[in-house]
Amino acid sequence: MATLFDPIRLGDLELPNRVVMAPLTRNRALADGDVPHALNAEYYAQRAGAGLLVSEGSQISPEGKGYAWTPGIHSAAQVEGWRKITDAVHARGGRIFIQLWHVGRVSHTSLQPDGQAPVGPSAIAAETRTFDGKGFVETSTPRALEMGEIARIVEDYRKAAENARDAGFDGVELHAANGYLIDQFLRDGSNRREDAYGGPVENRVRLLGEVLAALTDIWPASRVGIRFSPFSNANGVEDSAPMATFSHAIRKANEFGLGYLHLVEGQTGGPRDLPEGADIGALRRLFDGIYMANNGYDRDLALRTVESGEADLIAFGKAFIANPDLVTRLRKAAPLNAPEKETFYGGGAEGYTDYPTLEETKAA
Ligand code: 8OZ
Repeated sequence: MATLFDPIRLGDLELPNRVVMAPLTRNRALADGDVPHALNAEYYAQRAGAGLLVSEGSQISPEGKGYAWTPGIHSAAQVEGWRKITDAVHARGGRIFIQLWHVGRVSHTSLQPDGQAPVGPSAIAAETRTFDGKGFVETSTPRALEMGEIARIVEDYRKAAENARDAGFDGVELHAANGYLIDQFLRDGSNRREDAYGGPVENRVRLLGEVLAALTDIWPASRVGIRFSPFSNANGVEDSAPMATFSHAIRKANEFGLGYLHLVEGQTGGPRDLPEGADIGALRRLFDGIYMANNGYDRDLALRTVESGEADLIAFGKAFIANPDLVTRLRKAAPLNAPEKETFYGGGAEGYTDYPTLEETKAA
């Protein structure tokens, strides 16, 4: 029987424990060029005790951006910036994957190159808001991608995967959750295409398959993970048959032998409740690799879930924001610092690198 604190192998990578830092958008890249910098390196390095760190979503192209001050992984300056982070994490004995992100329609013209409309599978607005650097704004109605443009998007993912390698990451996680581009293609509510990328689920998973082929061209498949949120309506996505859609998507992932499947269980960042007919266990069992569970886990649920074999890894979000030494605290059943919502997105060190460790609290 494995416990939360036992090591596990992800391909040829040894993770010393099963506590993962979930991908967390913090909007603290440099305003000029969406470049990660020293403060971000300090933040990730403080959390290097995780079995694995998954970076915040990082746009693969200027078009893939949907919020102010999120980092990119498409320019030379961004690669150099990320190198500071991977070096700092490795120096503290950690491992870090980058989450590759294209927001699709969840963007605003003011965040897009030349003020263009964002792109999506179909010209249907997301009915959600984004942050443009000044406040929250309704997302702009997207333009439907032309068939001939899809190869360019796949190429952007490939280049981002190469950049991730050059930046010193240990692997990549494909962000296919929370109503962003890949998720928009998967679901029949946002994908109304009538070409080879829309209609039946076999077509709706096509982009996913092409992107995974590109990522596994660059990385050993065990160093590629994927995140879905099958029963979440984050950013206004809907699907008429999520069990069928995500069963297909997971079978598609199996074709590439990916390292891990990461599921947001329930509503992203919200309740763990599932709709009628939803079965996380059934989806998990379809997958051939390691299973990373996420959403609303506390210590007890995490311990039980790993000990029962229902999950191999547990990804913690808010708890990792507030507790740089989360693994130590979980091990000791020590109290946790409470996360401060006001400083989740944007700003500087406050609410970012200034949460104390247990030792710092004792010393104070
Ligand atoms: C919170 C705020 C902005 C973006 C996600 C990348 O939900 C995000 C995100 C979360 O996956």
